[in-house]
Amino acid sequence: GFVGGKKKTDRMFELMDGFLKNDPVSLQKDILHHVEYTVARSRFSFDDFEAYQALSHSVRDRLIERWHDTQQHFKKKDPKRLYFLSLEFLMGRSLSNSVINLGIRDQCAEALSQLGFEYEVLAEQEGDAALGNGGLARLSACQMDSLATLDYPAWGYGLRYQYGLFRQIILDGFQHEQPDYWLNFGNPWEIERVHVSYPVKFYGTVKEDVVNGKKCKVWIPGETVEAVAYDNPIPGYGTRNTINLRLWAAKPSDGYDIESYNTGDYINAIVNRQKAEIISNVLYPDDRSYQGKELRLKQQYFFVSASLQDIIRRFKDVHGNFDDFPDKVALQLNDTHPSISIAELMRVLLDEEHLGWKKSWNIVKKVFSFTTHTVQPEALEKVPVDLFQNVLPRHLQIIYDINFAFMEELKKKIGQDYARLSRMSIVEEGAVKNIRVANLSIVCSHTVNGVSRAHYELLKTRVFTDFYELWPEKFQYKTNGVTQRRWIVVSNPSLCALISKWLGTESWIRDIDLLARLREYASNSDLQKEWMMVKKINKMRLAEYIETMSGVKVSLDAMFDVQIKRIHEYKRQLLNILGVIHRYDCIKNMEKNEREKVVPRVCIIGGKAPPGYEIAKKIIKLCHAVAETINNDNDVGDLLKLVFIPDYNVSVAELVIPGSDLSQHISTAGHEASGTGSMKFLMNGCLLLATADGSTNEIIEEIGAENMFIFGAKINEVPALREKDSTIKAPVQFVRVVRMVRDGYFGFKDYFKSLCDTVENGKDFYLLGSDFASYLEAQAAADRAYVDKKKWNEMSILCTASSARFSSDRTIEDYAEKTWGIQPCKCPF
Ligand code: CJB
Repeated sequence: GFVGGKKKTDRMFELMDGFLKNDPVSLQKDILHHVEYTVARSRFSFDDFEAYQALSHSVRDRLIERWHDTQQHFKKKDPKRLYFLSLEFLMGRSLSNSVINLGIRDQCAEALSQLGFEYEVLAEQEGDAALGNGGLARLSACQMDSLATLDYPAWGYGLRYQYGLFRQIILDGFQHEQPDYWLNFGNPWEIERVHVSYPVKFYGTVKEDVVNGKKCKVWIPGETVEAVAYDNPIPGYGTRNTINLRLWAAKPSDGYDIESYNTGDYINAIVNRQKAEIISNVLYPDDRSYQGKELRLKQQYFFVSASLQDIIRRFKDVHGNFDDFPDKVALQLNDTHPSISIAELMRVLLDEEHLGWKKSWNIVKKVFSFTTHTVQPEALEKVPVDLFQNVLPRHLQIIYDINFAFMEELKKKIGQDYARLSRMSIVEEGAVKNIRVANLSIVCSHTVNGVSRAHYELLKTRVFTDFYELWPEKFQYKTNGVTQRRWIVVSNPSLCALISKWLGTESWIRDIDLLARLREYASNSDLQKEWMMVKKINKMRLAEYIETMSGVKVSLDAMFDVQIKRIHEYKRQLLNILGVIHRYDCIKNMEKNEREKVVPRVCIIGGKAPPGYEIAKKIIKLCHAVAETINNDNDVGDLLKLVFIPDYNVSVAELVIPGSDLSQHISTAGHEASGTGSMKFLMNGCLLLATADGSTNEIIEEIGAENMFIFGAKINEVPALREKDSTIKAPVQFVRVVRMVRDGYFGFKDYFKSLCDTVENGKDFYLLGSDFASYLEAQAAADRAYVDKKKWNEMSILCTASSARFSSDRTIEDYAEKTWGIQPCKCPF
């Protein structure tokens, strides 16, 4: 097109004054522009929140520029792309992370200060994006950061829940759940793509048809819902690359419920249309227990179907047929939640592209890789066949066909071992017939990954033994990692500056292996002094927060001992609380002069209980009841405090982790697939008190057992201990503290009875009793170490210096090379 005699694109270039500039004055202009024209407030009068909005829009503009360039570059190069499919992403706040990754934090702070605003205060205005439950979801977020930073051509796909993870309110020590209205004040970090939308179908029937003289199946769906894309730019650090997290929201489809219009019931027709939106309304708050709910299955299929339509459209834009599909597309299944994509891809290739079974299957089996995050066989998702038949009838047929072929192949290999065949079948026979989603994922993926070495061993020997014996080469592990950008640079700026000063470079932010060079200074007294100062600053921040949230004043001289994670019996917050009761009991029974030797402690617990998980909720209440007694006991004073931090989320973690001295990762061995919280504490120089579970053994290898407090039964000892449990006597201290709870020392006697029952009378499945003595010993060792400040500091520095292996950069490079077969694709600056 020509405008005023000039070619349109030439005019565009003429008008475009280069990219947005990042000096403070340019940023100021942009911020004021957005105050006036985006937020629609007068530039002469706007408050902190409006300033936050304007700043965010200014940052967003810069993200969009990079996003465009990156996507253009990917398009031009057409590399093999990774698509990361996950039902959960725990992104937390975007502003603080974006300004760090764009390298404009200081410029923003300067720009704002001249306008009379403080960057830190504005950053606090942002709520968390909590579209996930716990470790699995935060891992996805860390991995997105690494994918962007390492220039991989990757996209994430997920669901844009209207309500993220519930807000936890504590009333009288009891957890209550409230909806998370995270979108109520707008979300500058997403770009709504009204034109990027796809129909997603449900229900209906399957008919036989003939196409090109060949018999085929046709699915005649009964309901259509529209999936609309929302793009969330994910900037890399120290690179122009900015990748995309595309989240789908459900909207009524144009063709929805024509019938009701025809019957003249206009109002009801509109109301019914609106029901489509339910699909993306709310995140299921209960990880690891699946009840075969229709809505959950619809959520899974909804996001998977839209994502695949999007991926296939992008592929077909460039490629005339599907021959190259496996060389251009890698599909990563984050746990079993997106596994229906296997049947969906098969359906599209068979029924829509008419490629025939053999060709379709050859493609499908080359593109999927599956990562499992769990150890408990009972936590593996199952979907009742009846439900499947109703919601996705054609997919059920395809799964049956895949299973038939698999069973035939298996029989050829193992003969008529019916017990094994039935264990491995994708279809579980029984009173209620189920689809075993994990089996489907293993059969159809080229690679099955565990999330730590210990997890991998358990997959081989306990969880998927039959499959491992059949296809040992399919099984791998990629030990989880966390991003140092969020978990040091964003959340612990003082430590970040200190590390850079001593290493003489900031390169460790991209090249984490450099951290190891800190080792040589671990006993340097200058570094130790500065290290201690940083810790003190962070403890002050945390102490202020604790006082605001719980009214408890804590002493900075005390050891801050933290356990923050979802509340689950296997994570054993109860063991922690019983340990605190024991400490309290000991202090109470001491002579005055003995008390002087006690190392003061602030015990901090935080986490959400799944709403329907009674025992987890009782653990929260117990924590509050015990805290009430201890914190108001003048005999104890600063020697011991117990605080529960409400509404734990990513932002709270960013505040708590840098300010802690010791952290607890004390799951019963063999239950935590990996654990990633421990890695964040390690990076921040917090010592670990832990069981030899999940990734902890790998942490021990890096830092040495002498620099940690390891206790409890080992993974291989647990089964025998369980057998014996009813016959071994728990130590007297354990019996005594449980008795205190039972007898109502902390009140709520009747309410706590069922909680006590879980660890007594031979029922102690998670082995709190048999681990108690060694837990107390590890705690005593931590006390002794804390007294020797020089030694403690050295250990703390060694923690940070030994954390390189637990960066998600390492995890992602491993996946890229060994599982996905993708290469970096760097967008030029
Ligand atoms: N995990 O957070 C979840 N949710 C689940 O449903 C299953 C597992 C966690 O995933 C993390 C990331 O892999 C692991 O570190 C953690 O051990 C596991 O419990």
